Amino acid sequence: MRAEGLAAAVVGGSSQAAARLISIVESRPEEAVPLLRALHPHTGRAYVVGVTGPPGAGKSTLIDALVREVRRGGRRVGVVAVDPTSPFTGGAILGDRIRMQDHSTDPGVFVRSMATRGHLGGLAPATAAAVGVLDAYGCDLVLVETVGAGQAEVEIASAADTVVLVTVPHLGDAVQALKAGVMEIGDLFVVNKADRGDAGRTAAEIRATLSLAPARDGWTPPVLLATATEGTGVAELLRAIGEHRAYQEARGLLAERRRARRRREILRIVDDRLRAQVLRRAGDARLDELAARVASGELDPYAAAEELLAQARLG
Ligand SMILES: Nc1nc2c(ncn2[C@@H]2O[C@H](COP(=O)(O)OP(=O)(O)OP(=O)(O)O)[C@@H](O)[C@H]2O)c(=O)[nH]1
Ligand SMILES: [Mg+2]
Repeated sequence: MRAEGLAAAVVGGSSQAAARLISIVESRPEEAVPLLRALHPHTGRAYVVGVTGPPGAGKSTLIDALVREVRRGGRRVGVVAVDPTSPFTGGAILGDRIRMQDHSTDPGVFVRSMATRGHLGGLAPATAAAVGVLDAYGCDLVLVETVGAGQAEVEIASAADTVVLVTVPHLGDAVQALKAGVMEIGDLFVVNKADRGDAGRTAAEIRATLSLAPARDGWTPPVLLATATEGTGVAELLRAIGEHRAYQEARGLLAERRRARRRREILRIVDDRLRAQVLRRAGDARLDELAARVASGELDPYAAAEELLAQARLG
């Protein structure tokens, strides 16, 4: 199928076309560029929610319950699960981590996982592109699951319109992480596995810690309790997401947030292209030679970069 044909099929609501386009994004990012450009006029309608938190906190279970709740209202929902498969640990099998089999026969639900391994253009841009595809495909809501560990994961989560941070009771880490600033990207907090008890105390600790930091844009992140396995607290979470959306929309904050995201995206494309141009013009061998000279102490890295830029006539 030609580029326009595939993009048109996505906009027309073909889930096969959407799946194919995301595969192209993953395996041949350059080839995906004209397709993503054709989709762009059809994006901007989906509301994007990032769901992040420590491994095993119940993110997938919670997303699964959210999907069921959203479907009750008839809205179309997409899920992009970023699998933290590491080339060092091997990671878990995708199916084990996602647990969304229930919805496989529902045409109003589109679930896709993105594995860390083997991403040519980087995981964050690939995830953003997949979200764009689901937006153009007609999803009203797109949920993005990441394990809140590395830089790429935080970047993915913060690229959402609302970020939900999921934690569990007794996790002293939750408050530690808050203090360390790792969790400052959260717009909403969920203490999941409330059936295990002590969730109230963990929630109070999170609230106390949050109260020490200045509220961003006047928004105080709510801290909710949930038992994802029983579906408890899920309707409240969906309502809180809606409230955060309304809060941002009423103050022009959503548009501002999306512009900031586009700024980062444009700069990333510029970075990629400039780097590719420098390497093409100066040559990889030249970079090797400069690296050797820096390593031996003959040259400092700034001088080396200047030589490379001058050779590519960009400096
Ligand atoms: N008791 C209890 N168990 C839960 C709850 N929510 C999830 N679980 C269980 O916790 C385990 C991990 O749940 P997942 O939904 O896979 O957690 P996750 O955060 O997506 O995990 P990763 O993607 O591997 O980081 C599973 O065995 C779930 O059944 C809950 O509310 N209560
Ligand atoms: Mg998961």
